[in-house]
Amino acid sequence: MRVIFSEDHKLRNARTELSGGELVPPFEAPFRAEWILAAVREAGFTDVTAPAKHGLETALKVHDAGYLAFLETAWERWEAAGYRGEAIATSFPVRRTSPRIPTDIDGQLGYYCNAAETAISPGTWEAALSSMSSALDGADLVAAGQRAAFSLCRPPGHHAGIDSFGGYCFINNAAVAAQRLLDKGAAKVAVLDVDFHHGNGTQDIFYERGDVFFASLHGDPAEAFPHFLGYEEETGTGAGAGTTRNYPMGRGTPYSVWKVALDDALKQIAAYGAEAIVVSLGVDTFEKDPISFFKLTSPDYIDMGRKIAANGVPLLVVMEGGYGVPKIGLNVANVLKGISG
Ligand code: SP5
Ligand code: ZN
Repeated sequence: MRVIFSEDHKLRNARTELSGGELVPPFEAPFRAEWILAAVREAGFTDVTAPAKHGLETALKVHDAGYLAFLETAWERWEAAGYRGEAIATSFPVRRTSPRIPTDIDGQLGYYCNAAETAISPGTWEAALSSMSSALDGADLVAAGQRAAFSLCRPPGHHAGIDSFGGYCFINNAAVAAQRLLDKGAAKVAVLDVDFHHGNGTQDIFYERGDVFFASLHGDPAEAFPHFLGYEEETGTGAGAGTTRNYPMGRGTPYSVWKVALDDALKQIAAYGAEAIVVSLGVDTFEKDPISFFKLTSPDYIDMGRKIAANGVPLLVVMEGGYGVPKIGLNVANVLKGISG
C-alpha cells in the first residue's frame, strides 16, 4: 500500500491551543506525523512518496471561495494588525446575528471559525495545502485502480466545514478526496469517519448531496467535542436525504460495542452502492488518548482494518486525529495491516 506524506506538514507548528482556559502546547503537533510515519515504515509500509503540489480546483467544490481566500491570508492580516499572540477567534456569529461578513480580521476570524481552541499560526495555510495534496494524490491512486492507499495527512481535516475551520482542521482533506474520486468517474463515494470526534465538517459539506454517503462513529456530542452536531437523527436533507448516518456512543465504549456500529455503517455503505470508501482515520478512540473517552486497544485496530476491507471496494485512508502517545503510530499501522490482510 502506498503512503503519501509531505514533510511540509511541519509548517503547521502552532505554539498555542486554548484548552481548559489556558494556552497550552497543541495536542495536534508535528511529532504525531513523525510517530505515525515511523510506525508504518516499521510495519513494512515503506513505499512512501511526497505528493505533487495541487491547486484549489477540487477544494473549491467542497469549500466556500471566500473561506479559502480568508485562510490563505489570515496569518499575514493578523500579524499586520500588530497582535503578539496567535490568531484565536474571540467573537462568533451565533443565533439571531447579522448574516453580513465583517471586513476586519477579528470579525472574519470569528465568522469563519467553529472552535476557538484552534489558533491560526504562520505556515498553517501552506501545511494545510500540503495535507490536501496528500489526500488528492491518494485519491488519484485509488481512481487509477489501487485497492488501497494511505494519505498521511497533517493537519487533519474532518472538522473543517464548507466555510469554517476548527478542531485542528482547515481544509477538509477527506471531502476533497471524495470529490476527486467523483470527478475521476465514480458515481457514488462514501466517507467512513472512525475518528473519536464527529466529522461535523464533512457532514456539513455533504449533508445536502446524494453523491457522497457520510457515516460517522464518535463520542456522543451531548458530552464530547464538537458538541453541536453528530446526533442519530441527522440523516441528510434534500438530495442528501438518507445519505448521512451517525453512531454516537458514550463514555468507556469498548471495541466489542464500537464494532457493532462499524458493521452497521459498512452495511449501509454497501447498500448505498459506494464505488470507493474514503476512511477518515482517527485513532483517538485509543484507550490512552488524552482528550477522548473510548477504550479501544492496539490489537482492535487490526480487526477494524479487516472489517473495513471486507466491503471489497477500493479504500483511501486519510489521517485525522489521535494524540498524546507514541502508540498512535502502531494503531495506524495496525489498521493498514488489517486492510492489507
Ligand atoms: C481532528 C481531531 O481529532 N480534532 C479534535 C479537536 C478537539 N479539540 C477540543 C478538545 C477538547 C477536549 N477536552 C477534553 C478534556 C479531557 N480531560
Ligand atoms: Zn478526533
